Amino acid sequence: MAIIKTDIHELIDQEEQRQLRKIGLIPSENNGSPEMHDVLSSCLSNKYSEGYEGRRYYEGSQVIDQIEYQARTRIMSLFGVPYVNVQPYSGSPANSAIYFALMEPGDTLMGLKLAMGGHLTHGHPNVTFSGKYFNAVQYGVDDRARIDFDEVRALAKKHKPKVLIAGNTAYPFEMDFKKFRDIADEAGAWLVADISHVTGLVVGGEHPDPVPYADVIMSTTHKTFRGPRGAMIMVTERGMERDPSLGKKIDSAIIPGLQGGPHNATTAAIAIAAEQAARPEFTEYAKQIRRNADALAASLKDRGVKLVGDGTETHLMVVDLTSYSDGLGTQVAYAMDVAGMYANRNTVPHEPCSPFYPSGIRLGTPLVTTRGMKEPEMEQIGEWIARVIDRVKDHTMPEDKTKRSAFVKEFRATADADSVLLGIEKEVAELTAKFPLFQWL
Ligand code: DSN
Repeated sequence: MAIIKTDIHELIDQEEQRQLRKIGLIPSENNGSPEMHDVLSSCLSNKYSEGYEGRRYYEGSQVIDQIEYQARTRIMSLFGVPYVNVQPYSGSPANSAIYFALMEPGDTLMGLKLAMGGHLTHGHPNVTFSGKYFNAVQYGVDDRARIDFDEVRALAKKHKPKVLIAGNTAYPFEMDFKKFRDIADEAGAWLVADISHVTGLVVGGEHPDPVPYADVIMSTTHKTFRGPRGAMIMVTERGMERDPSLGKKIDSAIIPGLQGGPHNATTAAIAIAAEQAARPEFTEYAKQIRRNADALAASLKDRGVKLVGDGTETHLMVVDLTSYSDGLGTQVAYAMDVAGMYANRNTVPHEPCSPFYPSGIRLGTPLVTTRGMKEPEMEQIGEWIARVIDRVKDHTMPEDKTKRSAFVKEFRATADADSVLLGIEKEVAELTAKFPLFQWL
């Protein structure tokens, strides 16, 4: 049957062209394999299957049972854990389910501050369920932008959290899960590792493994893991020893607690991604992500661009623009997009401006590595970013908050017509034309 092209198809074509032409530097984005995308658009999306293998509320789930079994067993074998739930719709529902399985409303949880690299669901106060329904205590980073374990220990001793979260979204350094474990033990807390950003690096041996230390591990599946948009919750041997019913509690927190029918196409795509992640080529992919991150960081630093904590030990880095002016992240992120490279503006530790007009840019290498780019391309991308910063660094964000929105509008119009930025965009397009959206290294 011929597919009738609609406006939506046209828009999808436009988005594909955008992704092909531009350089994606958002550290949480990646491009999945064609095999995985086939599965995502399969008939599996047609089926309802609330429940779990062998105990569904809907008939006709025999095949779905086998698919979910495959996804779970592949993940359990890849990570060496006795339990996994692959049904969470994404990271925030997965973290919610973990909290509802481990805590009662009003209990205390501890996580890294959002402004210092944590996630909204790690206890950000007032605006998230994690800060509204639980008593959230937040730790930060020290002068070197590393997690301040003295502070973590002191806060844990004082507040005795039920859950201690070791996780982040904009933290460029390795997580010391052993130190978190020691502090969790001293406080009697569950240790939950949110490894969403670094899962692919963990699998590839490029980041410390949380499995020996954490009780529960959460990961989204679409970042460095390079699977579909979704999430998984693992319980380790250690977690199961402490509470043999922990897996059941998490299952119940997902359904009936929070969700309805699992997204079966996503489940199948997780199974595909797990098989791919077990290949030697994936280990090489993880190594190249790290090499690329180091090369991009070096290229930026060689050109006088400052990085939070002066570098990276993972797939991501945060450019600190405060030496030019506070709140420059909005202008740089927009100008980078005009110049053919998309990233996201981000707070820097001790942000002097505001979360909406922050002073940093977050960059990551998972997606460019998936496209097959290596160190020479990273050197070039660093040079382009430095040129963009140089071009817009004098467009200072007004201190008067009421003038910021109009300033940004005017800045955007200027950037859209800027010959230097448009010149870089042409150079970028010449490079990206040589790289498909996905290739094995
Ligand atoms: N929004 C994700 C990220 O960009 O890191 C986290 O949820």
